[in-house]
Amino acid sequence: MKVKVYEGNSLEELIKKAKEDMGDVEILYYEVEKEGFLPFLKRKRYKLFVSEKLNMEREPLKLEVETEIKREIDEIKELLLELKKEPFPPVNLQPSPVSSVEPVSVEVRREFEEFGGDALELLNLLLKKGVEKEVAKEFVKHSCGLDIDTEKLDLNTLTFKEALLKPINDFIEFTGEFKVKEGEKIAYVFLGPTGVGKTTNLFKVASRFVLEKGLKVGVITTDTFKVGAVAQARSYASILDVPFFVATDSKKLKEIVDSLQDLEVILIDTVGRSHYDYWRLGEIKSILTGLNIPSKMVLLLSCNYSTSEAVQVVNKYRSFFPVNNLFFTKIDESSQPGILLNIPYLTGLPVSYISTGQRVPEDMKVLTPELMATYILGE
Ligand SMILES: Nc1nc2c(ncn2[C@@H]2O[C@H](COP(=O)(O)OP(=O)(O)OP(=O)(O)O)[C@@H](O)[C@H]2O)c(=O)[nH]1
Ligand SMILES: [Mg+2]
Repeated sequence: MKVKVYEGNSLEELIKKAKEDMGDVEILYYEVEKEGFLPFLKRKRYKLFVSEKLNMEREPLKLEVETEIKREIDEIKELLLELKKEPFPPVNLQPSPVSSVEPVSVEVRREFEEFGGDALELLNLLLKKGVEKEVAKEFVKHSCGLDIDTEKLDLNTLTFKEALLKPINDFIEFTGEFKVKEGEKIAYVFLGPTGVGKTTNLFKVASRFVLEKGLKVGVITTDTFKVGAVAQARSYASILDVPFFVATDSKKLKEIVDSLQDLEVILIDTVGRSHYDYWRLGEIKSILTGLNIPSKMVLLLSCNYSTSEAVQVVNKYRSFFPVNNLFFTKIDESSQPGILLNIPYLTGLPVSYISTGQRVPEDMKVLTPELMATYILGE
């Protein structure tokens, strides 16, 4: 009896080949081996042993082989049906980040060619929100790693918010709520251009100190220039029931401060001045020389300003006063919150509060990294 062995991936093919070679064959035996790593993609390889002569005792084995072939065909059919339903098996089951409003333009892709994927999407979103190009680039880069497949910088973190929070935390300083050390007297001086919100926001802060912390607060205004300014401030002070004074020069300011021995916080309002008005800025500086207690200079900036305008304001005010921190106002009137990242990053100044509307005292929040990210992403 002549026995031959055939090897291949399909039993059907092997039997066909054996019959072509040997005529009427008898299947003696077959072996199956599985190849490949993924269970889904494993393939079977067969070894078929056949003889020339028909042997009746072997008939059940032939039947067995045919049944196996049929089963194999059914399995393949099922697999094909599954593949039709889901042509691409899911690769990444992680939640995808918030997507930007508009598609990434060719210009942005070209400008930020070292970035790809979600990093590029986030950059696009930041630019739309008024974040300066170089600021956006540094912030996004800080949360990126190199994707070895695309050889581009892409986000390591899952969401845009996480990707933004990392550089905000690392690049920007937050003062938190204004602090008053026990047993120490401190003055906060509110500075800034005309109409930015110095007087209204000073009283929002005063109200927090009085109503939430129970501190002894006094308010001094040096603004005797604007018609109605003193009356406006006096009426806020009387609502809050805090002592209120007007200082016209440095000598007067010193006298008032000296007389307020039992107060813990003194809030000083100043007249709004254009940052181009050097003469008037000098006047404010001269009055403040009468301030003989520890003080912090708070510069208020409207979120309506362009970044370049705001940087000029900061630089000019800093050339006159040792500005300690930034207080943003009118975020409710702005569609470009990018200024919140741009200015602290470009000037290195810490940030304190943000004013969100006209109501005193409600419309003010302590700026935190979380709040900043929320404003930028527009959530
Ligand atoms: N929408 C909005 N308006 C604000 C905000 N903060 C202040 N304002 C309004 O801006 C206007 C000017 O506010 P003031 O507090 O008088 O500004 P100022 O800086 O003291 O002004 P000058 O003393 O003239 O320089 C007022 O009508 C305030 O109610 C804010 O966050 N949002
Ligand atoms: Mg004012």
